Amino acid sequence: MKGTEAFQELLPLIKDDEPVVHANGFICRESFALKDREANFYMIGSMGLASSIGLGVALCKPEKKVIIFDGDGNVLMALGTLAMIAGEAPKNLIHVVIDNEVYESTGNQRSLSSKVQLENVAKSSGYKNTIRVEKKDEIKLAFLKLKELPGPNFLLIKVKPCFDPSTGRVTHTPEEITKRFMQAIG
Ligand SMILES: Cc1ncc(C[n+]2csc(CCOP(=O)(O)OP(=O)(O)O)c2C)c(N)n1
Ligand SMILES: [Mg+2]
Repeated sequence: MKGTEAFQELLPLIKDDEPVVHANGFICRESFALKDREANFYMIGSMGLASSIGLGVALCKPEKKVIIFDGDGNVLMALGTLAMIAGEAPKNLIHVVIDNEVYESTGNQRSLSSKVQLENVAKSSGYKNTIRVEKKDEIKLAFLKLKELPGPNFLLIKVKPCFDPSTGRVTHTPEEITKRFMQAIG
């Protein structure tokens, strides 16, 4: 499955007012190109920190399901945040990782996620439920299940590295992203 296809499956399952914090690079660009949303927070740089920001939002907004769209390279850069999330244990947090086993945004350098199963790291850190999917048609059921069950929950989606380099960049400024995100999530 392509990364784009994973997003096509996931995006219709997210309600308008549910905050989604995106890792930098293609994760942001792909989601923005398919469906820009007021409640999307896009990291412009700051690799590794979408999970920290997602945790903060989840703790501040316990009544909302908070979703993180992360990349394998981003997760590996901030591995300690998995422990932080597990330790704080927000029930409303769903951490989705688009795992293409490379740093695709910067030229497909290999990451360690081909050897290290990130969903197992999440599980042993203390995430409540973790699911790994490799087929497109498994995504919907897995994501909806993780939305129902008390978290923090982790969904790892294995994809092929084939984002389209012509996909545009996020056109909002960081200030605009922050302002409308805060308004959208109240
Ligand atoms: C601190 C820091 N180091 C490096 C970069 C450059 N960089 C931007 S995106 C990216 C790759 C992210 O990899 P991954 O999370 O696996 O996402 P993918 O690109 O594969 O979708 C890198 C290395 C950065 N923005 N910040
Ligand atoms: Mg990657």
